[in-house]
Amino acid sequence: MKLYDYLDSGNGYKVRLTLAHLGLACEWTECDILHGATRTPEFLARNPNGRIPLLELDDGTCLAESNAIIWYLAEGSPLVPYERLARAQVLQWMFFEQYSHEPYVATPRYIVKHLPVGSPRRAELPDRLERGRAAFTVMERHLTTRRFFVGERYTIADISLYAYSHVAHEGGHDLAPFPHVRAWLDRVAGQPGHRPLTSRPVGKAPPATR
Ligand SMILES: N[C@@H](CCC(=O)N[C@@H](CS)C(=O)NCC(=O)O)C(=O)O
Repeated sequence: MKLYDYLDSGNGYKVRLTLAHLGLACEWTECDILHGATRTPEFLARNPNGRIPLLELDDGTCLAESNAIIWYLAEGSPLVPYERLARAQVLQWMFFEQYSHEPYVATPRYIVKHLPVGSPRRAELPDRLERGRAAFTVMERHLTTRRFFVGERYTIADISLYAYSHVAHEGGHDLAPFPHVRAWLDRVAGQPGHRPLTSRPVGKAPPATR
């Protein structure tokens, strides 16, 4: 099992954190996404969408999309609920993460951290930050009466939303108005086996299953 990744990526971090919680290791390849490493013919043959994270199984099968990868890895573990409605609620929050959160929390961070100060993309920041605040408002309301997103226990829905929420300030977000979100971030960071964003997976991979 091999992970194509970029260490500063929150989407990659979702996979690295899930691997750490599961005690799984895998080969790890850093791709220089800032200089087109995911747009080469070789990479596009593995993921036509040209993005990390990308998990390559031992038989060569490739799986893209961070939330699909962490579902695949964590299925059968306590990180994915067994009960039908709870499983659908995990998906609910993972789709929310991709559609209503990531473009407005991760993208401002990318623009601020990785593009030149004079980049025309800076003009996107006010609108993206406003939409990001809307996402944090939804999360705040949900977490006002809950410890975790689904079923009162830590699941991959929390991993998915944590990845970019905990570094939202790097893109210009201020989480001061969201105390329940901040308390949840602390709860996630306090989970056994938690790892910071920039820790690489280590060790030899177990035999891959499909
Ligand atoms: N929806 C995808 C987004 C993946 C994504 O945006 N990856 C970025 C890094 S975080 C990337 O590979 N960018 C390189 C490029 O677009 O060329 C996921 O959740 O995995």
